Amino acid sequence: MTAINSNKKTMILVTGACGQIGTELVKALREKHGRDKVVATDRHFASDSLQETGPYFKLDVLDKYELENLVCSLGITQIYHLAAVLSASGENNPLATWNLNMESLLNVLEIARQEKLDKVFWPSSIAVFGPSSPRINCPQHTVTEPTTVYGISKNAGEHWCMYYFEKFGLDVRSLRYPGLISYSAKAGGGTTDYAVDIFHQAVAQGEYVCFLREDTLLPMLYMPDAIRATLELMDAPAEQITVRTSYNLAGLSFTPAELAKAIQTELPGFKISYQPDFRQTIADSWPGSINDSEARNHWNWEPAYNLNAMTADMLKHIGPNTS
Ligand code: NAD
Ligand code: AKB
Repeated sequence: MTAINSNKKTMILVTGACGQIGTELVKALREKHGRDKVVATDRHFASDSLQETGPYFKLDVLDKYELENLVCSLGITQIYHLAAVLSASGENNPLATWNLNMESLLNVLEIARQEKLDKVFWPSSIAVFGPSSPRINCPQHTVTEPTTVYGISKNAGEHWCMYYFEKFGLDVRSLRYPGLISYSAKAGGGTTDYAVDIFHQAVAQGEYVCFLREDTLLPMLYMPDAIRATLELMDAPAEQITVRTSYNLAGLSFTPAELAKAIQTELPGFKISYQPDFRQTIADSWPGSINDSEARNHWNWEPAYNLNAMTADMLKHIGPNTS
């Protein structure tokens, strides 16, 4: 393979690029850095939109040799490592989830250290918190005793990121994303997925059976805010990034009943019913709201979307009149 970047200009590799975040993040990174500067990868072949808008490679991130080969041959300077199994799917196969989430992170950190990459981004999650964490306005520094294998892997991963920063000076940055809501790609096996599925069902069927109780308060963030937060974190001067585990990040908090009411203001006939399943226990172990004052103070984070603005925008994009 020929090197397409030999002068150490920014060259980005994204893992897990076909997922809910990757499809939007790759687009934003290509708009910012140029289409040829952002290499999208995933373990399977991509949708047309990812392959047609820039370089794409099939890559299983557990294959360290292949990852290293791509990093070296393409002159990669930054990795955004998104590939993971999420909270609900993770409980179906805990050991495989641990293996993917941890081994892939260690592969990325080790290659970034060896090849002296400029920066790494790795997402953590509100899943690092557990029943012993404060439920409301959960602070940056508090008890983290997660109950899911996904949360355990994110908790351990945060400490590995800090270890690589402190021991080796690797500039690895991270956000504890809350549940992300978007219209472009399906949500991938999480506990907060109801808040994505509900919009598609509301438009397609006019009704939705929710797998969480109506009063389950959870922290969420609209995807445009999440993408902007990611780019802003990665652009901030290194000395401003003093949380080297992962930053708390908040947008909005709502219950399924509150989201349904917001949808009903746009689609008055919409009906919701509730059949909680195993994901209720996971949701009940997470905080209902997050204190993100460190992110606000250190690199000026501020979300833009509230519940009504997000709901209107989601329905505008997936509504029956969308062309
Ligand atoms: P997703 O499930 O939608 O996408 C994950 C992608 O990883 C998929 O395209 C999958 O094919 C790929 N993948 C799985 N195994 C792989 C492997 N071995 N090699 C290469 N690719 C592989 O997930 P997402 O919602 O886009 O999440 C991305 C990251 O953000 C994850 O680390 C997740 O934990 C984190 N996160 C997501 C949310 C959210 O609400 N979406 C919230 C908090 C944190
Ligand atoms: C999930 O529900 O697993 C994700 C997350 C909050 O990490 N959306």
